[in-house]
Order: sequence, then structure tokens, then C-alpha cells
Amino acid sequence: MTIADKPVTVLTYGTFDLFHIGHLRLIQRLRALGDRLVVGISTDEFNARKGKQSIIPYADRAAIVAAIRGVDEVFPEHDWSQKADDIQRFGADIFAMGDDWAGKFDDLAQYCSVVYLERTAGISSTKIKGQLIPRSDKPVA
Ligand code: C2G
Repeated sequence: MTIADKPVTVLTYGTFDLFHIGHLRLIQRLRALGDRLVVGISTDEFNARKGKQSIIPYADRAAIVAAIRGVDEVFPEHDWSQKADDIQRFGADIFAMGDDWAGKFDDLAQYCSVVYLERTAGISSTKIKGQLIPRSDKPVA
């Protein structure tokens, strides 16, 4: 699949904490959009600024995603504002996210195609955490 004989590069970002089937399905769908998939992994510091406390440290989250068939490269996501530069740096033809982000990154359409793919229902890192770590305000059975 090429655009004027250039392999199509897809770019996405995420925390990918407690890697689960929703992450995997999205990565598979993203890879099917092109020939190369590059993934920005939120650093622990950026996650804190996103108001998210990841359980798995950045280095391990990045290693897990990098090992997935179809992922060609991973790199650190330090800030909301680096996407335009990353699109240029990686020569991304498509920027894509799950549709819980629908509309949030439309401004990037000046640099490349912007696509939102259907999110996998019923699973999230937050939900898994809630099942593993009893909330302090819940009475212990
Ligand atoms: N996702 C999905 N289905 C789920 C859960 C997540 O398709 N059940 C998708 C999200 O839509 C996102 C990607 O998987 O595109 C990664 O999700 P998170 O790890 O929760 O990342 P997020 O906190 O959304 O960070 O700058 C963008 C941010 O870094 C995105």
C-alpha cells in the first residue's frame, strides 16, 4: 500500500498501561491502515500531568508495545504539543486514535489524515485497576 510509492506511515499515542485486548485490537486496526506503525508512549511524568497514575513504568510499557507484531517503532510522548513535530519527524500519512478522542485532534488534519477508530467496549486500564485495587471509600467485605 503506498501513496506515490511511499510506504504509508500511521502514527498514534497512548499510555498502554496494563496492556489489554482493547489496546491490541486498536494496534491491529491501526496497522491495517498502512505499511508502518509508530507509537508514542506517554512517559510517567506526562501521565501524571494527564492525571493518570500508570501502574507499569514507561520503559516496560514501551517494551511491551514495541514487541507487538505490526508495531515498527515506539518513542516517548512527553507533552500534548509534540504531535505536529512528530508527524513531520516520522513522515506520518495518518494520525489515528480510538474514538474516545473523536474530534480532539482535528487540528492535525493540516499535516496528515486524522482518523478515529472504534474503541473496544467494556475494557480499560482504569477498569482493570478498579478491579485489582479496592477503592479506599468502599467498605472491605
Ligand atoms: N483504546 C481502545 N479501546 C479501549 C481502550 C483504549 O481502542 N478499550 C484506545 C484509546 O482510544 C487510545 C489507545 O487505545 O487510542 C491508548 O489508550 P490509553 O492507553 O488509555 O491512552 P490515552 O490515555 O488515551 O492517551 O496524546 C494522546 C494520549 O497519549 C492518549
